Amino acid sequence: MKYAILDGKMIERSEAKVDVEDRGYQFGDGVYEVIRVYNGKMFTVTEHLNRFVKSLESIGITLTFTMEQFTKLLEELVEKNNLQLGTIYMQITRGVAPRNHAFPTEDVRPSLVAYTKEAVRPLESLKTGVTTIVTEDIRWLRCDIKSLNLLGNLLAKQKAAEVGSYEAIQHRSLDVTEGSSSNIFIVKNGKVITHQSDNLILKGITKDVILQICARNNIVVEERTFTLNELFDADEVFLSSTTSEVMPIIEVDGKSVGDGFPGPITKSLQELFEQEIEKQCGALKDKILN
Ligand code: DCS
Repeated sequence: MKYAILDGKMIERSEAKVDVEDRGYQFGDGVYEVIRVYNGKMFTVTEHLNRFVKSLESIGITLTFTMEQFTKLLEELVEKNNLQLGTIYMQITRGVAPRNHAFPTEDVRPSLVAYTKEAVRPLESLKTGVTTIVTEDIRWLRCDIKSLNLLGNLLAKQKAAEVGSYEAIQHRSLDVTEGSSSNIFIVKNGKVITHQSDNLILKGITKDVILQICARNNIVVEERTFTLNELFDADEVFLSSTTSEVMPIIEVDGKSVGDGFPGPITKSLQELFEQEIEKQCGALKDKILN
């Protein structure tokens, strides 16, 4: 894509460079967001930007622009890059300063970067479902912050990638937390169960949309910790994220989930989720159930 936003200005993507002493580069001292774009329109943009502000506040970075200004800038970026279907990646770091663990005492300006990427919907996987593995959650205790420090997540995802799996489902002791880049849901006896939004998981925007859909459609939800045994014993399992939407999981650690095909509640949530996309961003050309 041709253009990027660097510190509030629209510049050519190839010109967007960061300093070697940017604290994001050296320490991962910053936070990020990924927003989905369908039909040239941002999906759940307010929710993502609210979470961005929350992440920033939780690590003590203050914004120098308003959310309205930022939203407008992102809209301009999507338009300038003529992005129809894809994602916007954005991050803010504490800024450039001589390397020192403690925050800089002088006035340092936070560095903002945003750019776009074309990305189709993973329709084949959404239809057939994907395989997963389980792995120990080795991350820190503030997984609610969308931090640039993703080493724990990366190591988990790499384990999945090495065995040809789509996602690694993480657990602390016997309790399932979340995927390396997604939230995890199980379905048992018609009930949807997912980890409560506390410090051990990222409060997914997609997760929130799914919970609202469940509430509107009388699908019973339990937001609570569930165990590995419950995961292996589930009727249906699915994951959610900005890029993966409502993704059926048909295998965990080589064992089939249910009968090994996407289950009925997962499929109806996929359909309701597509309706939500269409409500916000207009008609989708290709759909999961076509
Ligand atoms: N949990 C983790 C650890 C994540 O990284 C993500 C999304 C989610 C849950 C799901 O959150 P959303 O529903 O808000 O996307 N990770 C983003 C990422 O790193 N790339 O794409 C999505």
